[in-house]
Amino acid sequence: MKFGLPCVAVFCLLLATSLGHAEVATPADAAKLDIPVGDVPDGYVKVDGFVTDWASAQTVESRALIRAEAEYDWTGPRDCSVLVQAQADRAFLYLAIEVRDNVVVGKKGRKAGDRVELWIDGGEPAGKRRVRMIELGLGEVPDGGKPTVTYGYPKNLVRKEIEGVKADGAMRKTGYFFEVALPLASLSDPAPGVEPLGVAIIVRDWDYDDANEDEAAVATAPFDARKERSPATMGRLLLPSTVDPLGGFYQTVPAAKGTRVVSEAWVQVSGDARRERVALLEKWLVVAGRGVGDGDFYYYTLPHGPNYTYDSMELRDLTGDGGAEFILRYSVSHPGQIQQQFLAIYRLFFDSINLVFLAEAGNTGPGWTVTNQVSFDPKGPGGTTRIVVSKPVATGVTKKTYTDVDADLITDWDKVLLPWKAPPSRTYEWQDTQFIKR
Ligand SMILES: [Ca+2]
Ligand SMILES: [Ca+2]
Ligand SMILES: [Ca+2]
Repeated sequence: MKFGLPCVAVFCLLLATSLGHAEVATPADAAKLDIPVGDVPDGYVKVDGFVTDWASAQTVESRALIRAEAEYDWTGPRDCSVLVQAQADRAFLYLAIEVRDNVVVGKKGRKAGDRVELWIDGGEPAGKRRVRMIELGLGEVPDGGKPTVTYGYPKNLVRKEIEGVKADGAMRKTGYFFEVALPLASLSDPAPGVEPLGVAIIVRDWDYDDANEDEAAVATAPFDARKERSPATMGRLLLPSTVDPLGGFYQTVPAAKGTRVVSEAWVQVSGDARRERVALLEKWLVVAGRGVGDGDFYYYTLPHGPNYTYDSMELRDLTGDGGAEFILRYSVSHPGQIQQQFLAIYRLFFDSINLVFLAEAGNTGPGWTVTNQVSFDPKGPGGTTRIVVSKPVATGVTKKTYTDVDADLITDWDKVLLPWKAPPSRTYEWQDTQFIKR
């Protein structure tokens, strides 16, 4: 709020000038706040402007001025600040936004009026237009009606309807209140999966109390909505599905809880452009994502035993279809300090995992080693990658001193591993469903 009398304002301006210019707030003045999203049953939140369904939701508050001069255009949190709550079911993100505002006004000439901007970053899978904005306007709320909910950015969405959106609001002594249900699909394209989304909520404030009034704004993140629009400056929208993507798996396989996570990654497995969470645990390979498997995840129990150790996971597209294959290295220990090293390649699908390649990559014992270099040549036919296994090299061991630890196994790796048995080098090419020796 500003001073009503112009002469007082002029006096203040002179005073400010003589004392040095007042600080103009910028987006960088806000802290980066995450917005926790409560998990509620489908349809639990009623969009009616009442807060009975918000009692258990956490509240995020921002009093951080990011625009206007604090001295002239913003007198404190009662002039403009915001309290945000969020909940979600399987179809909607619900927001309860309480704006503290001393003078609630609509659009007037060049003054855009009081409003709230919800900025969302859909992440890498959403591509070039990953950042979008949904604007919540006062609409008819001052007259007991509903607020407006429209896309404000990017341009290609501005006139598009938000299908299925529900909104209500209420005036408060201290400002105004919005309750909104946004279909999850309206937040990003592709719709949110298990990957966290970025979020910045900006409340813009006009009070019409001075001819020279500037727009004031507070925000939940140091996000510059008018220039860089950098996702890196947003907080995270902590949807239930994004907080603990492996939660469903741990519930189904309690024995996995607390075991070592060897490696985790975001992967585009198949289906839509949303990425899945892939994790290599002690003896499990888990793929989690919206709509994946039965219950948003599936898992595969890897070959294992007390003498198995899974060492690493690497993801790369070997089959040229844009989906990543899962390259896994593990070792198997045997009596006499002998250890075999294996390389296994799995292909991931939307509901299953297939083993498409397996090779023994090395063998070590006390004072000796046998190694096969496995390398990847991206110049295979049709955009596929060839697997090249080099001629084995033995150090400190010969045909006579070698101990065969897996002679009883069905797969006799020795034929390809041992220099005195193996061919000089082998190349495998992708054919339909597996890698075949060329
Ligand atoms: Ca309600
Ligand atoms: Ca105000
Ligand atoms: Ca206002």
